[in-house]
Formats: sequence, C-alpha cells, structure tokens
Amino acid sequence: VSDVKPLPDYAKWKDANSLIVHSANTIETQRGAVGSSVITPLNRLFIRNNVSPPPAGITDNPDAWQINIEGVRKPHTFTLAQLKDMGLQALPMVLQCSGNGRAYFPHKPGGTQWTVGAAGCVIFTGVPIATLVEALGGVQDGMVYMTGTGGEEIPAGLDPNSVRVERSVPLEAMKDAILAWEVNGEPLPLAHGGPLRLIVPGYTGVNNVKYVKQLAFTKAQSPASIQQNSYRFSAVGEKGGPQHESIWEMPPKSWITSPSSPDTSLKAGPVVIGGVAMGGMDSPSKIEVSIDGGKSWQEARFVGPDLGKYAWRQFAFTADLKPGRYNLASRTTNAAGQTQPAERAENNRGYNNNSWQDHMVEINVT
Ligand code: MSS
Repeated sequence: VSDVKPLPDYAKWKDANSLIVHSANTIETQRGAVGSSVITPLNRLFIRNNVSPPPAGITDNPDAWQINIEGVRKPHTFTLAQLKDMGLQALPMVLQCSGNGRAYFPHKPGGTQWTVGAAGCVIFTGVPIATLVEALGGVQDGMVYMTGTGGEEIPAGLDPNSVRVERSVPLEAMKDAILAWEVNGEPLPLAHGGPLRLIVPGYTGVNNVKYVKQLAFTKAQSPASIQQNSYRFSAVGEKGGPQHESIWEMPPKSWITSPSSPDTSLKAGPVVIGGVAMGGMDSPSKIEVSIDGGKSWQEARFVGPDLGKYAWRQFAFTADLKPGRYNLASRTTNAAGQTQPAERAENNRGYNNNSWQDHMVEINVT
C-alpha cells in the first residue's frame, strides 16, 4: 500500500512491520505485535512526541547529562554518572499514552487516532526519587506537586509555555517514581527519553517526561500549556483548562491482541484468544472474555509472571468456535475491585478510553 509512512531517522532501528506510523512523532504498535512474553520488545514500542525530539547527540555521552533538583532543602545539580551511585530500582510498568483508544470516540476528537497500540509494558531502571530527595534534606515545606521539565530546545521567539513539555503530578506520586536511564536492559534511547527520563508508574504517558533536565517540587502546577490546557478532562466541545481534572492516573483496561483482526483463515475448532490486562494503580486481579459481544462472560487465565501492580499481564482463553461471526471482548478487574466499564467516559480530547465495548475484535470463523 502506498500510504505507509517511513520511520523517522531517530526511530530507524524500530521494526516497521510491527508498527503503524501516523507521523514522525506518533508511531503505534500494531494490535497483534506486543508478543505474549509480558515485556514489549523495544523495537515495537510506540512513540509519542509532542514536539520534535532533541538532537540525537544528547545520548552520545549519557553520563554527562545534568539534572537540577529544586524545591528540596538542599537543591542540587547531578550528572547522570552521579545518580547511578545513589540507588537502583527496576520498575516493570505499562507506558500508555493518555490518548490511546481515541480512535473509538464517536465525536472524532482531534489528535492522533490511536487504536490500542499507544501502550507497552517495559522495565525502566533508575534511581528512586524518594532516595534522592532524602539525600537532599527532604521536600521544602508547602510543596504539593512534583514537576518535571523536558530537555527540548525552545525555538527563539516563542512563548516557552506554549511549547515546553513540563508536567506536574501530585506529590504523592513520588512514592514509586524513578529517574530512569535504562529500559529493557538497554541504555535509554533518544526515542524513549534518553539519556534520563522521569517515570511515574500508573500515570498516563505524558507524565513520564523524557530527556528530563529539571525535577522541581512546587507549590503550583506548571504554567506550561501542556499542563494547564492540554490533558484535561473536559466535556465534549469544551476546551480544556485549569478548572478541569488533569489526566494523571490510569484506569484498569484490557484488550485482545490475538486474533487481532477479522481473519478469514480462522478455522472452526479450538481458538486461543489472547490479550493484555492492566490494573492502573492496582494489579489486575481478574480477567474475563466474551465471545458474544459482552452478553456472557467467562473467566480467562493469566499467563506468564506477575511483575507487580504497574505491569500488565497477558491472558489466554481457549474457545471452541463453530463457523460464524464472533465479537470478542475482554474485561479486567483490579485488586481494588474496579472493573473495566462497558462505556467510555466521554471527554473532548478523547483521553483514557478503557471501554471494553470499544476495544472488541470481530472475527469470522469458517
Ligand atoms: N517528554 C518530553 N520531553 N517530550 C514529549 O513530547 N511526550 C509525552 C511523554 N513524555 C513527551 C514526553 C507523551 S504524550 C507520551 S504518551 C510519552 O512521552 C510517550 O513515550 P514514548 O517513550 O512511548 O515515546 Mo501521550 O499521554
């Protein structure tokens, strides 16, 4: 097909056959391409940049990268080499764009038309932020947000707040957050925020600031537009603003990855239905599958290891299918008892779609 876009230079090392290239800054994993071994291979992981990434040279000498820590009793600038001697934590977690599933909103929100593939489960490794903060005398009194600033150059003549990627999350998110320099055992590549990235597990993609150059504990949320106006939960037709809820924590969600599309070669008989289930802020504890579009449900089983509450788990269900058309759906419940809903929560920009109805796969068995 002629509308297949090439991978941009900074992502040339990715597996084009597993991806959907929406644009140079928005690249999605195909539904069937996450594999069934829990961890998403890096060359198939989605990419989302709000602005073009910094020059590739910033990852040439990662140990020299610097980050300022502000809003603590003893503010300090560290090199990445110094951070590596301060603590170590490996964090398996789902990285998912706030807009994953946007393509299923009927009002056609603006922005990338992600289906299911703006998500992956990876292991980030770095230093716990709590350890760093403790070494710097603790957070200053009165600070209620943790604010990370991305390392992109701000083009001259532009209002920095209109382009700067700077996100604030509630201070409590510090508990499990890390500053990461490694992903899936490899030095963090530029495409995923190398040399250093703020990782806030359980929170949507945008809160995980790439090429992070400052981490500040602040009294107010960042004045950047990406914090004040974008990533807000506003009613359909209403522009987002500081008066609306910010897109932070992820809700429980699951989707089927295999079969991944109507496949005429599916033959009657036993079919293994597989997928992924994430719990958001708590472990996925239950997964159900429906072969009749959600009229009836049966419990499926998790396959593979449990890598903690922020990771997803793969599931499988064997159905004996006679010839016909089937609407396959999956629905997860997390350890806090929250069940993935049938309906999406309508919102203007199409964030946080976790509706099981929207994520169904229709198949044809012959
Ligand atoms: N960071 C920075 N610095 N910049 C940009 O642009 N983006 C966001 C995050 N971070 C950015 C950052 C988003 S938005 C997302 S999703 C993420 O990132 C992605 O990641 P990867 O690695 O996959 O590419 Mo939505 O919510």
